[in-house]
Amino acid sequence: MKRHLITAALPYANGGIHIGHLAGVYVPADIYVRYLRLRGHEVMLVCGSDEHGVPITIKARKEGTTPQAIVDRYHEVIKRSFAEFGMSFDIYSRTTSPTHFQTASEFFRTLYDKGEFSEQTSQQYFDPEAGIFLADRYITGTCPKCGAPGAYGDQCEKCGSSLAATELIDPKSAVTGATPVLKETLHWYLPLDKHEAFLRQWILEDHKEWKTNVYGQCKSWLDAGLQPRAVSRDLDWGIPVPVEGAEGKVLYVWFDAPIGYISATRELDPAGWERWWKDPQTEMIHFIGKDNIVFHCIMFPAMLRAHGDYILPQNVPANEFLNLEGDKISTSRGWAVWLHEYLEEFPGKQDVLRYVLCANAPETKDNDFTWRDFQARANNELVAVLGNFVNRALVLTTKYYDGRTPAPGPLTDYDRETISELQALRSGLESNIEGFRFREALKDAMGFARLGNKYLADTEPWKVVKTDPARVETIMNLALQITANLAIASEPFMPFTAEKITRMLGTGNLGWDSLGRIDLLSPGHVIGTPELLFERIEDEQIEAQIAKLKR
Ligand code: B3M
Ligand code: ZN
Repeated sequence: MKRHLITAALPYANGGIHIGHLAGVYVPADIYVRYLRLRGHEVMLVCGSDEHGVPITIKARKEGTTPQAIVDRYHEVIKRSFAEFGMSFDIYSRTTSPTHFQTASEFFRTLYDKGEFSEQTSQQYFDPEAGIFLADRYITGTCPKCGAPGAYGDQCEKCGSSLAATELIDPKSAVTGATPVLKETLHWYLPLDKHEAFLRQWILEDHKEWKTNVYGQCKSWLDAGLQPRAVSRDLDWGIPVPVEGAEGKVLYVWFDAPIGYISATRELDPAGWERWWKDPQTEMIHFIGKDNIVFHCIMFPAMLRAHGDYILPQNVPANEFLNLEGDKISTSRGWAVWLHEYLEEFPGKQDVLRYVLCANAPETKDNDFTWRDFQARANNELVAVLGNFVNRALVLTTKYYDGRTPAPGPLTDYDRETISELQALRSGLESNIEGFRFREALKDAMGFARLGNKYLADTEPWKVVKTDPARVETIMNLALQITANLAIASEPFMPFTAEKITRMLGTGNLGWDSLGRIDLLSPGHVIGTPELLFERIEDEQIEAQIAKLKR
């Protein structure tokens, strides 16, 4: 029996989660996993905080604190906000965990002992005052391409050129301001070129079904020819390289982080973790943003292959980027909508954000989030269609039958037409989710609400009840069955709303295989008290959010 191992990119623990992360990675991952669980599959969704890497040390230095204090703070912020948002991780771990240190060290040591690494010395900038080697981000100087000051050792943010630190004019250490000196240092390299032929076959021939944005980026990496990649760094924050004489060196963060998926599985299932990572019956999917494609499609598969006996991902459905009000999201410029702030300012509206970020997801190209669009979708789609339909179905049943489900009479052609439209929604919904087309899948799920809304608007039970009460019993019975279908179909996308509808119907969880049935509420079944599912988002709320950005 196939099992599903789903990974979601490990967010860096040097800031909160923002809507770009959610739209790019986490909303799609959660929809997919909730759906698989509803279908009765064996599923594990793993995630956790990525707590190593130079940016975290830079933030710690800037704040005069330690990297551990930084990651402890943000790991909690991220973990709490994900939980409140309804992310259904089976585990949310972290890469400073002891299990991860052990797993990543063992993984490196296995490749080292198998001779999978090459060793190379290179000239790196060393800060003689601080007595440390300088990572690229710690070296600033004049850009040799455009002459702008303040270029970094790896990139000039002014002209966008990627640089080698030794190209910088008049380099300075960002740590002490001293002029750095070049010093020899040894590092271990993963010879990606050795895996190029395999990766070319595995991706370009065996996985032509991958999303074009992912397939295209992999093809350009492979066509450019793969180079050996350093998997260690001269840094005092990270997982020490488990080799004698490697004091002061740690695993490169992009070597250790993907192994974090394995460590998280080990933490959750110490006895059975290898079933998930080494059994061909496991289908693994990585949910990531496009800037992580090379690490999840080229580097991590090469590491897994070099180690041997690991499975490789079946698909890596990476999304593109979400922009905000027409501009790139920038944490340094504060141009972001933070999840933990959204949850405070829009309490109980997790599903509104889940809905909008799915409906607007940058699935094939970068897309833009605007607060006006957020308001429009909330009011015109969630309130006016989904909320309105469910409210009418429940309120009219309460009003006409004291909450008791009426028995249906003979069906008209229009009823039968509505029922076959209802039954036609399921197949598209399933194939769109399974094909990682979540925007389309959401439209299919909303199709149940649109159908119900139209059915009530066309049959007008509030008028017919005066002249033909028996007819209204049939109409309201079908409206309730459509509501029950909507509760099932909406669960992967809007779990909080699905739970509320199910609670109001009093049916208990109906299960995915009930989708398409119109006998889900038996005549006489008493429904619960109707409550509003969504309230309108007012202009003032939106204006306040936009003003907040402009500050
Ligand atoms: N920490 C997230 C990023 O690049 C990065 C993902 C690691 S997944 C193993 O924004
Ligand atoms: Zn430049």
